[in-house]
Amino acid sequence: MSNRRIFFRAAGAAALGATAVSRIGAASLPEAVIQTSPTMQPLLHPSTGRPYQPVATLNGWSLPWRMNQGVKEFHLVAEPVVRELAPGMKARLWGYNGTSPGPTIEAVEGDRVRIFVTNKLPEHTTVHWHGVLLPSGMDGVGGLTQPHIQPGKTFVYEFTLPRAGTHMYHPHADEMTQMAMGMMGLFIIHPKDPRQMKVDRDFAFLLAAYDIEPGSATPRTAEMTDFNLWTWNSRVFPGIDHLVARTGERVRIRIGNLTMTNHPIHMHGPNFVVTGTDGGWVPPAARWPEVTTDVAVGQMRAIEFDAVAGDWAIHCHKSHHTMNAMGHSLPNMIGVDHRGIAERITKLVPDYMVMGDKGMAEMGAMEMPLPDNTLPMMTGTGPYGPLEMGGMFSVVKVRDDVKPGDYSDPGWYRHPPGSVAYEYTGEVRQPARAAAPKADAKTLQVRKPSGHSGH
Ligand SMILES: [Cu+2]
Repeated sequence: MSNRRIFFRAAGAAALGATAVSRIGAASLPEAVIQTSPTMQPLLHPSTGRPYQPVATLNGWSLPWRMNQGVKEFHLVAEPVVRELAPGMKARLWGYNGTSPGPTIEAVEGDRVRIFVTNKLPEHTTVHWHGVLLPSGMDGVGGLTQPHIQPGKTFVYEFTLPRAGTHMYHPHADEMTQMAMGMMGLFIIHPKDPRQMKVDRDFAFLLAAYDIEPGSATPRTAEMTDFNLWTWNSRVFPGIDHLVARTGERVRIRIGNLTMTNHPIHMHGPNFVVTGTDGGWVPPAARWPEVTTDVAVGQMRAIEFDAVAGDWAIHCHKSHHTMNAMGHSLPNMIGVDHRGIAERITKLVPDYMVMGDKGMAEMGAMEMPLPDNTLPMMTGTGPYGPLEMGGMFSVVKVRDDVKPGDYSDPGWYRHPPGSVAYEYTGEVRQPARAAAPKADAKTLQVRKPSGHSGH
């Protein structure tokens, strides 16, 4: 349940125009809005006085603000949170205002913002406003530009937003631990002229990776490379919101990467162009068509396309990043005839199961006993069967009849008759094929376990 409150623009609020921090203006703390729902919250629509198309944060929400003498005031609370990664698994993370990632901060180019940060963590923290040009003392680097925010204390950040763009916020204090625990959020600055960089839908998400042992709930923060949960906004497939649009709409997707590796984000269907980074908008002449854009560590990318009807997969193209927790030391069993071994082991271990001699696809349909609070390695079912996915995967759902501003799931795409791949039942002729290279018989023989099969 959301207990968000929307602060309306104060009538007659005067522009302050101050360049220095106003300690008098910062005298009272705005209410801290807490959110616990793991699904996308209704957007703060332009009718609430916002002169911009709000961002749709996947499985997230935008932080309400209040006007105080021309300054937009926000209140972030850094605190431990429980985040559902997908139905069936909850993680103990750190975040802001009840969620990881924290709420999206949305403001407008030229705005003066005052952001109160209350620390309810067991250790000190700070907030760095990634990519925003501001006075050095507001940059949030603990020890370098400010004293750390100790547990129980509240600090004030105040600055003017010089240009529109796609940004993040995250701690710059014990970063390795705090970001591995999920502390991050989006900071979107809309153009002052709403006609500039206008789109009909504007989605946003952050890439985060966790290493949570099967059966446990708290990430191992010391892990450097071997993560087992690859998330968008701290959610994994099939728990990630779909990206819903109407045919012909101009759609933007903003992606930021706070993991320890790069993620080539690939979208099926319409080609897109990269229109922005956290460094600003890409000039039109410098944009080029793409179907995959690599988002390196600490980078953000904004992509745009014209929506085409269909169900289009969008995912990280590192195939291990569309899997949930799994062991990485599995031997490749393809081509190994282990029927005999399985029979013999079953006599000793009745539940023993052998898999993988024909590939791993059977895992997608299999129900295996799992430790509590653990997701299957691959899961999710589409209209034609198991999707065999996990992790960084979602679906762009484009329909002709989606109403403007409606982000609700329209269900699976109903393909026009005759437009779906189908089984051929006629005679199959010998296809052209390359000649096999000459290899010695030992290389090509089917490997069999030594000894007798028991028959
Ligand atoms: Cu990836």
